[in-house]
Amino acid sequence: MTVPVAVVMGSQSDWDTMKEACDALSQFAVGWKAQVVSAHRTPERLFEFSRNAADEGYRIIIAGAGGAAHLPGMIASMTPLPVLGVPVQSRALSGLDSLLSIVQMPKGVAVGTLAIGTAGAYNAGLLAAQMLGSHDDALRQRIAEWKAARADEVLANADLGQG
Ligand code: RP5
Repeated sequence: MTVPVAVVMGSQSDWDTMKEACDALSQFAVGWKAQVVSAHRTPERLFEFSRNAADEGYRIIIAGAGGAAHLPGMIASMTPLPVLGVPVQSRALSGLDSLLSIVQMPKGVAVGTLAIGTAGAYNAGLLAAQMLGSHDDALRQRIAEWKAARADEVLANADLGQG
């Protein structure tokens, strides 16, 4: 079955983080497929995935990796699809290494970089849904209603007391 969003990551150990992106997509009934594609350990799989992603029907790629996080940028070099990069929080440097590896792309090869860790992964899914919603009225409406509900929650608890 063709789904619009590919969620790829450098290791099985990234799944705890990257499943947040999938949760966000599912929340808005946007289809996804998740798989491990390692830039360093499975380079041939990386090339095959990146070169075929558009023909397979994907519209957006979310790529998460940690440490020397070359996956999003390498994918972006080989596909015309938009790539959203998620810096996974690394053990050694808490994800700063991942962030800098992903965000500092050379001019002409674009990766939309999100925040480090689970917030970034969730927001990557949310942003992908919003991008698809820009030309899908029903999806855009679901997102608008969700945002309004989030605002209502904050407003319902906005008064914290008075001395
Ligand atoms: C990267 O190295 C992966 O994206 C992962 O975040 C990190 C560590 O991988 P494992 O050693 O846990 O497989 O390629």
